[in-house]
Amino acid sequence: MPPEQPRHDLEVYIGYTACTRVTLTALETVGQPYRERLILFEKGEHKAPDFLRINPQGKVPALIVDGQALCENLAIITWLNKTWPEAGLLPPASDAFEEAQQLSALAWVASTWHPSVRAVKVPMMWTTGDTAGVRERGGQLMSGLLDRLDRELAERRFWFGADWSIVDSYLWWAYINSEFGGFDLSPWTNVARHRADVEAMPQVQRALAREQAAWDARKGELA
Ligand SMILES: N[C@@H](CCC(=O)N[C@@H](CS)C(=O)NCC(=O)O)C(=O)O
Repeated sequence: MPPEQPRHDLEVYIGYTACTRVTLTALETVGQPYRERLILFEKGEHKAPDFLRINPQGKVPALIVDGQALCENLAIITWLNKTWPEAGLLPPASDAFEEAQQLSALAWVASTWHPSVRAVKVPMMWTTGDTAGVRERGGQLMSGLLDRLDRELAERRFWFGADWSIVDSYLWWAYINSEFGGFDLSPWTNVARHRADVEAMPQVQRALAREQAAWDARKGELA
């Protein structure tokens, strides 16, 4: 008999097209039941007292595990991976150094890619003045990151090698969001191939469908 799976009550707070796509994809990969609750940024729900009690930073994702909140993609992925390691969110790490290298990749996307994407997509969040310079600088930073990613992806299909990991979905979320901000991704051909490979993963499609259904159920409230 296979060993019994750990059981937890899981509920995740998400935003439409937000970096919560990474958490949703991680949850779909793990395959445990969960509920999703869409936050409408447009209604300021992420800064409302009810949500600030869950995450005082006023940001999604927040994963509620047996009634307790866990915030930040990196922490959520780490916990999910340690709780259900056989799901393959990250490759098996043979020692503490390899594990730290995996964290390094996740931290790189969270702390370097994400702010650059923001500068391109929502530059008004980085300035009280003119947004054009912020967007331009964001574009320069994105280009540097995409150059590096494209070089790495010339050597291998996914970030860690032949197999998908959640780092690929995190990178994917970052670069497609810069495109939502009007940034042209076409010069990076290995990134284009990576994009198609990531989007073909069933857990990615399931996560997107789940996000879309949550959005469709609430978008009428904005009319
Ligand atoms: N470092 C955080 C970033 C979370 C984050 O910035 N989430 C965005 C959505 S992509 C958000 O909630 N933004 C609302 C805001 O910052 O006011 C993580 O990786 O979880």
